[in-house]
Amino acid sequence: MSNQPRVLSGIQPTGESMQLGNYLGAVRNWVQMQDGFDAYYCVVDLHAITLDPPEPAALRQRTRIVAAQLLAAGLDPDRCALFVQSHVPEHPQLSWVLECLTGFGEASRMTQFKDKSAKAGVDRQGVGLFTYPILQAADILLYQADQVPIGEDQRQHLELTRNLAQRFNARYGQTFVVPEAYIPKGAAKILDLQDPTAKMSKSRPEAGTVYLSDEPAVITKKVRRAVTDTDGEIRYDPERKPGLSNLLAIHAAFTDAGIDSVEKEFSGQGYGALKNAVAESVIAFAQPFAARSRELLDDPAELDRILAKGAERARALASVTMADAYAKVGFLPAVVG
Ligand code: AQP
Repeated sequence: MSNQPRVLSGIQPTGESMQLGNYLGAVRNWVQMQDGFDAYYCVVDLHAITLDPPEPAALRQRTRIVAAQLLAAGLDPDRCALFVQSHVPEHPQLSWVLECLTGFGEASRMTQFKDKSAKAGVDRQGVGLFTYPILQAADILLYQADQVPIGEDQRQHLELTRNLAQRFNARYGQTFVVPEAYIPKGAAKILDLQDPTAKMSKSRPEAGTVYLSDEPAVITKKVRRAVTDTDGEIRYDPERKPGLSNLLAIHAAFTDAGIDSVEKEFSGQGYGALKNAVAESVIAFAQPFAARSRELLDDPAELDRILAKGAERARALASVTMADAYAKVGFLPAVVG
């Protein structure tokens, strides 16, 4: 077993492709963290039915798409465990125990629950929206992850995970590692191109979201139509100029440059020049990425084999934690034979 610190992270198979924010804010760091960490990465399909469950065939296809895109982004199944959440039944099994340790008020205070349920009305949501941060806690605790790479939006959920680990340990004895948030250097929050007050998201309108599977002409059109401001000055100022600053951040990320140097490079030029350069840098990444993803998707048997191997590694770890947790709670062990 590795003695490197362990990380766990997940991505939902919602939508037909990853968007730019998923890659720059999360997946790019996952690729780097394969070195130096014992890394577990999970396509969290159980979470993907929380809101508006998709058609079964669509969910299966999206799960393969995300897996193919993670590999195309650089995850290497020999250096990390890449698996599908529903292939490891310990996730919902542990979640049940953690649900029983979570206060109703505590779960009601999760801001993502409040935001998402406010949109459609609490009575129209499934209970899964309410309990999904607890499933997320199970995702993490099963692997005894030391660190969890997260964005600001996930901080409250990680705090819940930490509280649940501490509560379980206090009641039943030391069982779970209490994980720390890991905010990788340079992790970007990418904003919606049409509404730079919101984060870019698969579930937002198409025009503000660049999918990594978008054709080059579509990427160019979306970037050229990005909402900026009217003062005409190329300056990184996320408070006053969120749209323009977002473009500078995207360009800096894809060209591996500092934001300062991109700002200097375009200083005195028009927004059109910056937008063209941004479109080019996104396309330079997205085109080969999309081609590699398609190749991987063309061989679903090989993809499924990689995911099966990842699930085997994941279960080896998850089943040990699970057996320990169930024994501590007092569930009678099933006798085999
Ligand atoms: N705009 C973003 N900027 C930076 N990071 C982002 N992430 C998502 N959007 C941005 C990070 O991507 C990882 C995987 O996300 P997810 O698919 O599991 O869930 P999400 O955060 O809800 O992503 P989306 O695209 O907004 O999906 P939908 O629309 O289905 O909810 C996470 O680490 C996330 O922080």
